[in-house]
Amino acid sequence: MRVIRFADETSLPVLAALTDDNRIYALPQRDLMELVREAEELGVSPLALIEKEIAEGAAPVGVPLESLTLLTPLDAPEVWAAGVTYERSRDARNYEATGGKLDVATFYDKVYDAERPEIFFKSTAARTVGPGQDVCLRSDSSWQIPEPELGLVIGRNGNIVGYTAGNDMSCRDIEGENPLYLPQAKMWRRSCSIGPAVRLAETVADPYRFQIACRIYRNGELAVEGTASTGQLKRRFDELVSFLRRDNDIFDGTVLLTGTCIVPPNDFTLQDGDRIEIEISDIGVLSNTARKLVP
Ligand code: DO4
Ligand code: MG
Repeated sequence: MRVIRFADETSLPVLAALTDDNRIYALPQRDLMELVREAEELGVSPLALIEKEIAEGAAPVGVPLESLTLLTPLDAPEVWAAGVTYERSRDARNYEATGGKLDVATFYDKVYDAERPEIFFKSTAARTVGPGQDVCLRSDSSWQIPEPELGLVIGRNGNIVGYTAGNDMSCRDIEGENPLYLPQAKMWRRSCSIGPAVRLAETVADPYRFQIACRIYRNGELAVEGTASTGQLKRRFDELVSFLRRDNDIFDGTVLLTGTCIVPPNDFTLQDGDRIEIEISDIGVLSNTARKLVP
């Protein structure tokens, strides 16, 4: 079972359940975290509450998923991100930090093996876009890529409520110049996207078996393609959440992106008009077009 949000004919958000056989039902709650809180109060799981609402007559949405204007599946108040959680990311960070000298040991090697993971602040609700919306390219970077990542949707008590897809847009030149520039390499207007759905955690047998694919289309032609699996992750999801929450209060519906394992070739940079597709098995396809920001 997945949860989505779409805009109705008056542009108001509607929360909806998307069943495994692709039926869509409008739900009475305004957002996913309200549904999770209500389920908690009733002492049932979110899935059980949704199934009860469907059985009791939740309105079927009579149009296919493709014809809905999807929104972010939730208004995540904060998006955090873990970094260097896959070997592929460590190697790519080393490449940009050393200018390709792969025999030089760096702090990226250190953090990959350290007990404490890298976790950084990535985005706020106002900077985060949903499916079909534009992500932005910084005007002062000439080496930009999408980072396709599994996102954990976390409740205020640290429980993983569900999984979504996320794009941690990144500037390799800015981070490579100086790691202290990380916030500028990661955070600007519309530099993060999430969606298209949240897969309820209780419906996932093994979260280390998600298949992730990224495709970048230029002028309608496939320019870059890569695949990975969460089975390649160096860390455990609970471990990342526990470091995020260490001496830190998190808001209900916080999203934690879990790092990238797909990096385009080193000579690739995103251009205005490129369409980025991030597909995660059992979640869906998050598609956004990159647009250059004009300063
Ligand atoms: O150290 C920089 C961040 C790396 C990152 O975002 C990732 O591994 O996904
Ligand atoms: Mg990342």
